[in-house]
Amino acid sequence: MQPQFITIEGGEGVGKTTNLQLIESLLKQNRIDFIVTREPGGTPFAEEIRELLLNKRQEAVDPVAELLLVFAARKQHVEQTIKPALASGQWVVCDRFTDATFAYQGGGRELGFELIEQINQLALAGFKPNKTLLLDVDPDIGMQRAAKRSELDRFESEQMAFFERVRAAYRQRASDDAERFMVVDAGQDLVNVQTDITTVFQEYIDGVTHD
Ligand code: T5A
Repeated sequence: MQPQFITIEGGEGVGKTTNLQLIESLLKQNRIDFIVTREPGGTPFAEEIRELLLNKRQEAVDPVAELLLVFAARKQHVEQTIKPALASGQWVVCDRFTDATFAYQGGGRELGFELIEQINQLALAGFKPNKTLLLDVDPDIGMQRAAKRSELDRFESEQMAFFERVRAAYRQRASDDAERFMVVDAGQDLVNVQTDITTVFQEYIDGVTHD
């Protein structure tokens, strides 16, 4: 069985952290050895870049400068953490990955998909997840949840139009690569969201482990 690289994606407050715990328990029940990691971050160097990206600041951050920092962190993360884990036979579950860049920098910052794809090829040469769980929710609901939880970071302080573009870009990615994406309506009650995730995720695990 080929170790799988799985990512979890979605806009602000969709419940990635909450539902990661469910995915961890499903993997354990299926006796799968795995690590959990996140982006931006996942190594000490990349976590420092995360701080740079998320901290609120007076100076306006140029969108391309932001994009390059995201990929600098990702390259380090892929080479130091993700590929070694997969090579040792472990599955990797990652909270956000390149689809977040298409959504936030491509959609939110309006840099477009083409530039992201060029840098993606340069940095990662086509390396991508085997499966991606997209938690989809109306940004109004997501931001209400995020605001209740903690102080807003640099991205969460954007205007609602930004989050609408992020959502549209995620949905576009999912329809362009329907084989890879599992899309769950995260606007439902948590119990229903988790029932849906359990169904699609267990089906996926069964498909991979019984090949
Ligand atoms: N970024 C990242 C880029 O711009 N480009 C990139 O390439 C990458 C990789 C950090 C930021 O970086 C940007 C995007 C981000 O803005 P992050 O830390 O993953 O990324 O960002 P967040 O979206 O802020 O992640 P969080 O962990 O903070 O939010 P979650 O995990 O989506 O939400 P969670 O689970 O904490 O839930 C939020 C609240 O809602 C409740 C929870 O209990 C919690 O209180 N909740 C629900 N309530 C009702 N019904 C449900 N179904 C609920 N599900 C959760």
